[in-house]
Amino acid sequence: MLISFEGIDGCGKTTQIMLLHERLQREKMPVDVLREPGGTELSEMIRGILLNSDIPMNPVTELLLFSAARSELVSTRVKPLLDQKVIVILDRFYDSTVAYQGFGRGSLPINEINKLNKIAAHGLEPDVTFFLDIGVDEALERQNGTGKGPDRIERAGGAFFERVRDGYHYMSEQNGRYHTIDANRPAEDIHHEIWLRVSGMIR
Ligand code: Z5A
Repeated sequence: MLISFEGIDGCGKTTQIMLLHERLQREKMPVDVLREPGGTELSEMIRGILLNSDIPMNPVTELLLFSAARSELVSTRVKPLLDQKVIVILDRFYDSTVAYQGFGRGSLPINEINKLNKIAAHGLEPDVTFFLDIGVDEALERQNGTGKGPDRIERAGGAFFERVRDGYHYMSEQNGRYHTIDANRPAEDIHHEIWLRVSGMIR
């Protein structure tokens, strides 16, 4: 089973992934967590380039680098794990490319990005996508609380993140695999909703 988590920065994905991972481990289920961009030596190197605020980048170059990191992760980690019947939890997948590089940056038309995503994901699709929906201002407030400085993408500003969020709303209406969650609630309540869905799918 392939589970992806999506949303704007600071929506609480990492927190929810940690809670779900722990819960699945307690249930003795085989489970692994991987992040995008990242998860392999090469993809982590590409991540370093993509998030480096000192490196200016053409939007199409950015799109292709996210796709290159994805192709490596899917082919060398995700597919082999799924073949071994391991539940894979992905912290972002190709919907992030549609939202950030498509709706956010406007790098290429969405139908072109969809074609590229299919290639980079080697045809793989998530079984369920949890979209943690939160307002841009609330997300920014949470991020400020972490004390981390903004990376290259986080520097894009509020209007960019509004377009990214619109992109997620659009995808949630188009895709049956989407499970949209009001993320402006206590973490435990959100986890409960996610667990209900995942445990139902496992059964
Ligand atoms: N990107 C892209 O542009 N295109 C692509 O194709 C892909 C990615 C795959 C990766 O950054 C960047 O790459 C990302 C998109 C872009 N954009 N940026 N910028 P990342 O992996 O470093 O970070 P992130 O994915 O954007 O998420 P994050 O900053 O790590 O935040 P998060 O995982 O969504 O949230 P969190 O760490 O769980 O929580 C943030 C804070 O809120 C923290 O202090 C928590 O304790 C707190 N929190 C969490 N849940 C709650 C609740 N429920 N209530 C109150 N407070 C909470």
